[in-house]
Amino acid sequence: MLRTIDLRGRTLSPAELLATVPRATAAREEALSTAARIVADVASHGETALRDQAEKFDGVTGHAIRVPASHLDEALESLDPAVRDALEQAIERVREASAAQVPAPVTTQLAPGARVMQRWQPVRRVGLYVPGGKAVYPSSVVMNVVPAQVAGVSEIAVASPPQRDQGGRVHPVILGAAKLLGVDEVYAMGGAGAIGALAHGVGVLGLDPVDIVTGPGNNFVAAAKRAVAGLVGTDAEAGATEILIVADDSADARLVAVDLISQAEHDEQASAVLVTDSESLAQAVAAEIAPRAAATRHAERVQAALAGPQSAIVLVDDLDAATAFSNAYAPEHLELHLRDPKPEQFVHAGAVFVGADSPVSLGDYLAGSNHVLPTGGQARYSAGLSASTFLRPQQVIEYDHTALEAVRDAIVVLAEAEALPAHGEAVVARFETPAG
Ligand code: HSO
Ligand code: ZN
Repeated sequence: MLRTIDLRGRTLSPAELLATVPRATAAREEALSTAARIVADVASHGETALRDQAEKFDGVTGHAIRVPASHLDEALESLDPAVRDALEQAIERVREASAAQVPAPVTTQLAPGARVMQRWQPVRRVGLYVPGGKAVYPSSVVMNVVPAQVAGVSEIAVASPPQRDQGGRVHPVILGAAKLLGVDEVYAMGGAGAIGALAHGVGVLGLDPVDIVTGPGNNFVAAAKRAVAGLVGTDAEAGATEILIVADDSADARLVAVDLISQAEHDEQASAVLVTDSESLAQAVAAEIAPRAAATRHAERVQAALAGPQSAIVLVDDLDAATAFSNAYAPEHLELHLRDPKPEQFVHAGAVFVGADSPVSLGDYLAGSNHVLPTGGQARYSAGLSASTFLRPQQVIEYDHTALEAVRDAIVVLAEAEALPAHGEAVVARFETPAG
């Protein structure tokens, strides 16, 4: 089921390595034009467009798009106590880690009386998307909302698809999680339309445009974020889940297999890749994975993901080659099952899980880390959600007269070099006594 690619004895460039296990991107291209159309429709027709889309994509009509306070209260009251307890544990851990990660303001004293400060300003209003298609993810409410709250965002709006089997309401556990976090502004809207509504606002619903839209979602959600980028800020695209495991002969094949399956469970398009220099481990994992994939609840989805070209066991000569492969691939999740793991060498990964007792499932729910992470190789240049996503570094400049004087001539020289003499004159004026 999981094909084996033997790269031993070959030296490939990062681009060639990437091409050996291509991600499932076909649907993405198609989604771009569709999502842009859906977003434009919401921008010009607001609620009517959202209702048309809910009927077409969610099979729902006549629902309350702005979730009434009573629905949120009911959802929290009917939350299974064990689920509530688990959510509370997750909230506490993510809150603690996110708060500790808030960057501190920095003041640089460049000379006496010459100061440049950098302080972190929260974004005022954000729109957080919580998927609700193939699966509903209350844990994603936690992962979106907590870092925004920790950053000091003052207004948080959450959007999640209306569920047909809930009479057009957002899934009750998602509502319960939102209420648990103190979020009152929730909208039953899904997919690209939801992203468009958050970005453009929908006056009749009382939905004001947000400054940043974040959250995971399917191809259409990711494509819609591209369509609104520029109008609002967006986070990295968190599309079909990816797990890449780098393992040596010390790894436990059973644990490698169950972890690959755990993320394949998300989507037929999910990628599950094992990179190893151990032929015996490769064989053992291949033997473990087939019966387990067949026996799991979402066997069809898991088997489809594992059989796709985006999943493979990759055999390499040594751990340097495994590291090079992982860095070229830039996976959303990287697990290291190694005798002597060196996480600092794996520079391109959304999140790195070190050791046999740090599975991705831990990070999905309770590690305290965030599970909204860049997919599709975006980990090369972007990061997962954190308080920083909702903070902007702002510089504050404060020089006194003497400090300005010390750099006056250099400013004048540079202003002249750029043929912008008024720039220099603005500084010089401070050292002249006004005539008369
Ligand atoms: N692994 C997913 C997040 C998730 N898993 C939510 C379970 N629930 C993407 O990082
Ligand atoms: Zn997951």
